[in-house]
Amino acid sequence: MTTTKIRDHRIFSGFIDTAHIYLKAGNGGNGACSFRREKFIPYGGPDGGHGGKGGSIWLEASSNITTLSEVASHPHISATDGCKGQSNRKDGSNGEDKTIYVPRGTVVRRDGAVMVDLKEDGQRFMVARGGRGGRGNTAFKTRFNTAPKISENGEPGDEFEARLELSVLADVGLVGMPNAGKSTLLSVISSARPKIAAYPFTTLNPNIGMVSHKGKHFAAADIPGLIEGAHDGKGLGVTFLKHILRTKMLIHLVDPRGFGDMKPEKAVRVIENELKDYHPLLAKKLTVLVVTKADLPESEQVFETLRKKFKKREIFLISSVANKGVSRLLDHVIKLLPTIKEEELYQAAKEVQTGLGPPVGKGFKVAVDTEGVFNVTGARIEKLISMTNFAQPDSWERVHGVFKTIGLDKALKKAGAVQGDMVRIRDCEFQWSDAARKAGKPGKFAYKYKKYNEEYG
Ligand SMILES: Nc1nc2c(ncn2[C@@H]2O[C@H](COP(=O)(O)OP(=O)(O)OP(=O)(O)O)[C@@H](O)[C@H]2O)c(=O)[nH]1
Ligand SMILES: [Mg+2]
Repeated sequence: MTTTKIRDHRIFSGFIDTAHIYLKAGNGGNGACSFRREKFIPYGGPDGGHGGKGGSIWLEASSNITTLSEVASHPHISATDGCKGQSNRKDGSNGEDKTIYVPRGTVVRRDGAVMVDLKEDGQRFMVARGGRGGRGNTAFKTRFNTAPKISENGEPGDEFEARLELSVLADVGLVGMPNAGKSTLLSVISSARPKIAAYPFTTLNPNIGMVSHKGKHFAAADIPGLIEGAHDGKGLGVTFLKHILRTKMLIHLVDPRGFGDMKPEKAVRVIENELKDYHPLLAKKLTVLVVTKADLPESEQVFETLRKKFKKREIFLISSVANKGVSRLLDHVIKLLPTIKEEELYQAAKEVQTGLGPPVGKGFKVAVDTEGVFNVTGARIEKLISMTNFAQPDSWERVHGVFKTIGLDKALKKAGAVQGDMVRIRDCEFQWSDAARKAGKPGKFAYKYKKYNEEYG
């Protein structure tokens, strides 16, 4: 028997509300560089097709799923690459997109920033974008270069680690000490069948039930019982308090017999403090107090005492077992719900809203490391390098041209680069030289680079 897994009761019981996933969208296919060669057709021209697009990864919210356990057990998710282009203008086929289904209420984070909050059933979000297909040499034909020996490699697909956090979406949260009768109430008002028993901590995971009352519908969530210190991690409660953060209102259930030695009024105060200490939002949430087990003789007295002590709260007396007062409580809930505005808890950070990852900067940065290598970073320039087929002389020319246009040459010189210094962009290393410039040649390119690997590798 393993001990490590059993320590986390959430894994044990099959309910998982956080998951780390590793995403790799498909790379674009490489473009082809070829020329039409047919008998009686001289100078057939370039006919290299484009590469296909890499498959993207989508997340889709589904109300049929209630836990992240499926995703958590298969965390490596990839989509297929695009196929490469071929001669005769044949474009490569696209990679296939992949869809991963997650429960409603799943918040997706990348490097801590919220990418999206998937709230609606069927809501889709492209979490990792497949790479663009590289262009074949047909795309590079110009009036001046009718036989381009250049094609692009496919763009790499997004690759990163994301964190999924499930925060259950329900309109009403049932809270209270263990054994207060939360699960029993949920089983009476909805078709959910949570475990009920005469001992504390019966409920180990949140249960959600759809309640229909007088033509109105709402979702109610029952979470494990809270005890003193829950906000600090005592009992089971703290793990699940986040699941009631998004509810519109709370029903706080009180056992007329209290909890252990604790009197009902003390129990109410303890729970109210726990909610407040966990998140100020919970203290602000509209809360209805409900004394349960009205069929027990002491319940009436407790109800009267609490009514006097907690004047600001609406208070009800119910018996789920004898079905007493439940309908009146539901009348009150359906009257209140439409008046409560939903709080926007997870604002997607603007730069990652598109699902394309952190902002794609136009610029670049030059930094010299301890070995004296000039490291150049920048989304655009890195993309250019990864899409360049260095086996083609024309590609070299294009890269030289871009380096000059964007001012990389000047920046390197300013950073102190001298003849023979190493310049690194992604996994490519170049040897820097300004020989052409010094010689006063007004040639096409002021600076020359040689790919390090080719010369010395
Ligand atoms: N007499 C009486 N007993 C009730 C009533 N409602 C619940 N109970 C009993 O109280 C005990 C606890 O009920 P649960 O619904 O499991 O309580 P809970 O609040 O969900 O408990 P935890 O999941 O441990 O936090 C069970 O034995 C129920 O049968 C009621 O209206 N009247
Ligand atoms: Mg319960």
